Amino acid sequence: MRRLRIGILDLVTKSPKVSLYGRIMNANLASIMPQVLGVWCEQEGHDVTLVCYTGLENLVTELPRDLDLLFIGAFTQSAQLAYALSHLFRARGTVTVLGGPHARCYPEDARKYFDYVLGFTDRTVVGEVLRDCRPHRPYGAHLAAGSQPVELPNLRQRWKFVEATLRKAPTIKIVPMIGSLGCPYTCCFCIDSTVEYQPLGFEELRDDLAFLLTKMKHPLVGWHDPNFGVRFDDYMEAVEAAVPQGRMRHIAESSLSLLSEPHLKRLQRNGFRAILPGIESWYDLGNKSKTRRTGMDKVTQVAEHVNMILRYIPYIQTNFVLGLDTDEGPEPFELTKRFLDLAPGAFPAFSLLSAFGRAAPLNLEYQRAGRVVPFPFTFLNNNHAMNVRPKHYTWPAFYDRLVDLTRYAFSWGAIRRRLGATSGAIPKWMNVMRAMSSEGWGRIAYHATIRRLLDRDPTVRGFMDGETVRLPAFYSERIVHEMGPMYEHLPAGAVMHDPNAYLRSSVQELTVALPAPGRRAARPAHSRENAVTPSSTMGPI
Ligand code: B12
Ligand code: SF4
Repeated sequence: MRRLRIGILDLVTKSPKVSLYGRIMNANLASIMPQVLGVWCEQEGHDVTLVCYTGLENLVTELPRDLDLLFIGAFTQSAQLAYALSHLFRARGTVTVLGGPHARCYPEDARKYFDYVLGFTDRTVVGEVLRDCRPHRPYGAHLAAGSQPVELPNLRQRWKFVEATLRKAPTIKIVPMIGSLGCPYTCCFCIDSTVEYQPLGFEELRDDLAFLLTKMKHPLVGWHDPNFGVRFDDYMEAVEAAVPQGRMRHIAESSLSLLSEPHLKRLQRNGFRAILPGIESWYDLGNKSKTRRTGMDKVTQVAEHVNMILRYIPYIQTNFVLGLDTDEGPEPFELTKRFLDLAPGAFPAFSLLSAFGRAAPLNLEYQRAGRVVPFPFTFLNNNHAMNVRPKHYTWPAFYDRLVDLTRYAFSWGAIRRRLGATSGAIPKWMNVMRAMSSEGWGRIAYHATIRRLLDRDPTVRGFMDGETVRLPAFYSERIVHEMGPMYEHLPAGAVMHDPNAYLRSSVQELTVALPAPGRRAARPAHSRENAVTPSSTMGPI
């Protein structure tokens, strides 16, 4: 095989317009897989340039002009930026590959703009791309391993890429680590609800932690495990064997059901400083919170639990999904406000219900019911748009409650209460900073704008109600603004996508008529029999 000049681009943001918070934090959102790819490609004998795009780099000049192959890792919110870059580099003779959440969720669309689109990616799949390395146009080849990789390169092997990325983080530097893939829970909206839980090896983990201590004095580790601590004792034993007390700090996403008091004591001893559990809903997904209760009973129980967590872990972000089908009327929103009163130290992160293409089997049901709104990808980040029409709310009613809840959560009163209930300078600073930035006040302003447009701009209401697929000017102008100079490289047709592509490609013979624009489907479907498993061959899906 000839020696290839390979570029790897990790898009952690979608725009060159970077907030103050973004300047501090973006490099800390880097993904692990682009670094993994860097190791694998070098081991195959190729030259690699890896760039983590934090919004500040010049994408046209940072990568060598004469690349043979360009891998781009993108979330759906960065899809349009990825498409524009692919277009630009293909014109220069480069073969392009897309991987990451967007490629997993929207392969049908991504194949129009990339030569390869990768689902689950292991070394064999990467080897196939490196050997084949040729243009596949007009539709790219879709490759995916049958399951998640069983092993990944260790931190020592990834280190040069980690180090280069962390150099871009001016103050807080978070080292990305992972110890497991998949999840044993089955939250119906989640990409990992159908991916088996699989630890990556605790001995390797111990070695990684020991290695990290040779590189940084007091490292801060960000665990990318979808659900950290499922094999709790094994994890803690690995940490305790490798790390002397007080030498390392950790951040992890974990479910409340794993955060019992004895576990919290051990997490505290081992330096866990921030934890991000999903509460999701007051009516659904009780298994994650270890409760069968619903409504106010659940609020009280979860608030007590969160307050107990705060006695051991200084920072907690509680994640909620708004707009689930189980929600109806003012109650779910009012309950969240009561929760914030009862657990004032928690930083709330609200996600709008989003159907990310193939991410979850449940999305087929939304598509069959004609409930998916074709918002351009750039808005699909759980905040800038909710692309599932709510079951029990009109859009104005939903946005009224959303704006009200967001204002409540990031009011001066709530910020003060959060400060009072948080200990430690960094957690206090994070809470204030996040509330005042795009995540808090910025979001209040954004949601309030959408609410106003729902009254004043019939094109917005018509689009969200599914009466037209014509993108309102508010959204098209925002894409131009967000993409900046890269907008001119966006290929024709790449602003919009087919929101029902998953359904279309997973049904061999359509027995249910797909909804025409502006119309709902004839009947809702309940089965999952048409769910597609990842392909393991190259070629059209
Ligand atoms: C850890 C995590 C984070 C971390 C780290 C992010 C990061 N850069 O990796 C943090 C907290 C920063 C984060 C932030 C966000 N996240 Co997040 N996150 C996750 C989580 C829990 C695990 C992802 C993970 O690392 N898995 C381990 C890796 C090894 O497996 P994998 O992701 O399945 O990747 C496989 C393939 O896709 C492929 N692959 C992955 N990357 C690449 C790159 C290339 C080049 C190639 C070739 C292949 C490849 O190889 C892997 C092995 O098979 C997932 C949910 C989940 N349960 O998966 C959500 C998830 C990925 N996040 C999601 C979202 C929406 C966000 C945010 C937009 C939330 C927000 N509003 O802020 C931001 C966006 C940040 C960004 N960089 O743009 C969505 C993405 C949906 C989508 N289609 O875009 C997910 C799926 C959760 C969900 N809502 O269902 N997230
Ligand atoms: S616990 Fe978290 S990672 Fe696991 S299925 Fe539920 S939402 Fe997904």
